[in-house]
Amino acid sequence: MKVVVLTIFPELMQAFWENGIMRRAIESGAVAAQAVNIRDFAQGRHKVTDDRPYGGGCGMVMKPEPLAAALRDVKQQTPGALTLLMSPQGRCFDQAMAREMAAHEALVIVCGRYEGVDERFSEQFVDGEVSIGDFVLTGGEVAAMVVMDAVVRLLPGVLGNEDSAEQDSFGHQRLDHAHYTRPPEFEGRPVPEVLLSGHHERISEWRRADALLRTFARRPDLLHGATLSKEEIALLGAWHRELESIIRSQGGSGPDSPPGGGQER
Ligand code: 9D3
Repeated sequence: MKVVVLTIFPELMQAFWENGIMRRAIESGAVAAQAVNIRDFAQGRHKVTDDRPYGGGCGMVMKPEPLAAALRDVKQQTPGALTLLMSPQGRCFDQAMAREMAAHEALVIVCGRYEGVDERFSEQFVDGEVSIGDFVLTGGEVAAMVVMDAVVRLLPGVLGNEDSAEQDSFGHQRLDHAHYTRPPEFEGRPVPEVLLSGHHERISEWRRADALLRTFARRPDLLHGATLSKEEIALLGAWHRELESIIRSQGGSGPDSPPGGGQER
């Protein structure tokens, strides 16, 4: 896959591309990454890429001409690329979008700065606007790295594909189980005994139960939409009965109960 990033801060991409999985993906030829400096396509001695907003207000807006010139140049060398604009107004990025993007031969990712880009540029040149969530960044570059990170790890060969089960883990909508490594006791805290037992079936069962419990505790929203396995239904049922028994054992005499227990009528 070819990925071209349009930015006024091309240096920001280098550390990301020169390290870790990204570096390996590029070295292996699975990914070709290129940063294009929008400023190189700006006019005049000062190479201005931004201007004051029509209608007034604070902040600056990215001028459409340098963006359009840069993108036309890139599209000529990368025909058929999917062109995305990183923008707080975009569709919120998720694993399904990462999978969709990973199916394209080439991506062009435009990074805005300042208050945003001239609307006519996005209307005319961009296939889709993408946000990475409801928080405020100073520009699209870090968001573009998030998207690239999620997309590149899905490409064939990049993770060696021993991780391909993990690739469904968000289609499968469970959080991961807890992980432990040596030492067997750390600052008085032991590793759950079953993980040291060497009993692979019991270990798998423990992990499936732990994943379900953590998902229920931290992200119950994921379970509302999910198809539960028979094993998960049994586990939730057992926890449900146990919680009911704990509540019943209070007999309406907890600290929040009304005087007399509130059971009288
Ligand atoms: C007046 C409101 N503006 C500043 C608070 C809006 C605004 C403009 C430009 C807010 C952020 C930005 C820069 N952000 C991005 O370019 C961006 C972004 C983000 O801020 N959050 C989540 N995803 C993304 S993708 C691009």
